[in-house]
Amino acid sequence: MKKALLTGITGQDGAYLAEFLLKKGYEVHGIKRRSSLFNTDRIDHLYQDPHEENVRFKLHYGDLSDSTNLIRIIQEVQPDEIYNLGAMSHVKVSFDTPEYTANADGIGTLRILEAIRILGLEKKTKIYQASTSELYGLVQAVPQSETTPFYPRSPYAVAKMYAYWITVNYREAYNMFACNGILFNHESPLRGETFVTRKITRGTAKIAMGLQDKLYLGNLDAKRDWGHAKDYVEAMWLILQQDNPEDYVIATGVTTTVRDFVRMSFAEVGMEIEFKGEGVDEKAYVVSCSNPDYIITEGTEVIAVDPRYFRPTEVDLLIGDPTKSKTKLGWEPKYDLPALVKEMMVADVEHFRKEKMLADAGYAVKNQYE
Ligand code: NDP
Ligand code: GDR
Repeated sequence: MKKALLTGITGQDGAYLAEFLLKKGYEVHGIKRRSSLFNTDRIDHLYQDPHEENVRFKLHYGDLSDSTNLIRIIQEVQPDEIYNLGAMSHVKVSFDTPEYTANADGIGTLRILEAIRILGLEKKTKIYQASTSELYGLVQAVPQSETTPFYPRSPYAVAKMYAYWITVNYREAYNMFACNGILFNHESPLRGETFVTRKITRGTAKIAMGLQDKLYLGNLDAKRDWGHAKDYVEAMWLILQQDNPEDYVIATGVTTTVRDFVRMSFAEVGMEIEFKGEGVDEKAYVVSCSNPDYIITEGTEVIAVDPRYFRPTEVDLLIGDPTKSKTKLGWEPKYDLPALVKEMMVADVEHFRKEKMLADAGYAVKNQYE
């Protein structure tokens, strides 16, 4: 039985990948940070009672900032594959916590690679590094492929650039099977609530349900190549099943503005909206609502811009070229953007329908932070 060790198992990708690997018959180990709450919502359905026999899902406390802990866990598990998904993954927040981001996202990757070397596991353990389309940053060329030059535009992207190159360096210097997946944005109903897609699907559902008046967003012009996390974790696995360690772009090849993502989300609850104005004064209003479940007046303002969400340096346009992953890995995404938006909206409408029932019955609804 193959053993996989995942950092970031409590995150969006960690949850989907753990499920995927368990289905493939792996023993799955995950590193979880200690937190004051359980923080295992995304993986609770995978939990197996450690007192039972033949448990294939195990969690270990740890942190990417702690080398001794990483060495100990890797020594104990002796993994065939490590997926380094752990990171401070929010681009905007990385401007607030740049040093921490460099430590976890940059040096954290070095710590994993060094642990493999210290333990003499170079021949046994394959490593997947969660690299990102944020490396392309300021547009040099489109669509972005494995050969497009990098120009990172945030402390997050700069830290991830270190992680990218240290992975390549250890592959070349020590013959390790270490690969970068350069993944473009991927979303799902499990996406963190402060990333723009999930913020929009949650906000749309709440507005439709009468639980929120309007949604404040930042740069509506930004363009992203959005795929589904379920498709992308399969690509991570495929990258480690090849004969040779290489780096791959994983993307859909289609780009969409934040503004159009908003339109698509509102359309899922039967609402047509119209954007008016420019820059910080841009707003969106309801034109019509065909769903009798939702009582919303035509002309209601539902979207406004708040400069608080602007980034000091922005990444304007991402569109990936997945030719290599399609031809070499045989990877093919099953979701397109409309299917992704639909799945996210169905999940958030369902969630907030329950919250509304609680609110209507007089129970307090939790504060929603952005
Ligand atoms: P999430 O933010 O959902 O999950 C991040 C995970 O990393 C969480 O489990 C988090 O733990 C953990 N983590 C954070 N800091 C540390 C630390 N110091 N030590 C150990 N673990 C830590 O991210 P995603 O699942 O969306 O992304 C997975 C990886 O892929 C990340 O590295 C991200 O940067 C990268 N990536 C993501 C893309 C995307 O579109 N989703 C695209 C390209 C790359 P906790 O739950 O305790 O916070
Ligand atoms: P990104 O994702 O920065 O691409 O990083 P995010 O969803 O945060 O932003 C995408 C674009 O939307 C614009 N935007 C807003 N973003 C947020 N979060 N909140 C808003 O209110 C808002 N309004 C507009 C942003 O300016 C940006 O242009 C994600 C993360 O998962 C990274 O870890 C990963 O490496 C990259 O995707 C690929």
